[in-house]
Amino acid sequence: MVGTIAERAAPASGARGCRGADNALKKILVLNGPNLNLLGLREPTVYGSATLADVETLCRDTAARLGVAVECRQSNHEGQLIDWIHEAGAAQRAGQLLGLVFNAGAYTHTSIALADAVKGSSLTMIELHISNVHAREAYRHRSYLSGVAAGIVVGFGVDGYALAIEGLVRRTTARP
Ligand code: CA2
Repeated sequence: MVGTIAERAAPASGARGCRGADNALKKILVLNGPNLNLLGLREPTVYGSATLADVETLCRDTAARLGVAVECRQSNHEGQLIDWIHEAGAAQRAGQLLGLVFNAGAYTHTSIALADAVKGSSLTMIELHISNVHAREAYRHRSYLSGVAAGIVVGFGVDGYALAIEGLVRRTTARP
């Protein structure tokens, strides 16, 4: 891991966008949890054919269109995700981060620790699922994250990442 979320918020020169008091471009963090590195490689009937790299390109393009910066990370490890959430909370409190778009994968349905991390960090978090979890197995209907989410995007395929980023920007950006 090189640098913190804030250090890597590279401002885009000249672009009209969402800037903080120090004029740096504000950032959105996109976190993907366990097994999402397999996107596009297995189970295309459930999750589609886009790879994680394709998703990250979509996120970068969406962020550029909206005048914000984005950083995408993926981990298969719950503790790593918790550490990144804590870091994101600190960056949001420092005015450098708009919030988090979070596909926690199967941890959604099991992890009180991730929910506690989001709540404890006072982080603005959009919960995202590529598939419509409510049309799938009953164990996917429960989410520990929904109760600490500012919004939820479910079942739009990987387009949901663009929708979630736009929703987060609209929710957190003051308009004249
Ligand atoms: O629909 C989603 O985005 C999910 O968060 C994906 C999780 C699943 O456990 C949740 O219930 C819903 C699974 C991520 C695993 O992704 C794979 C992608 C391709 C091949 C295998 C797994």
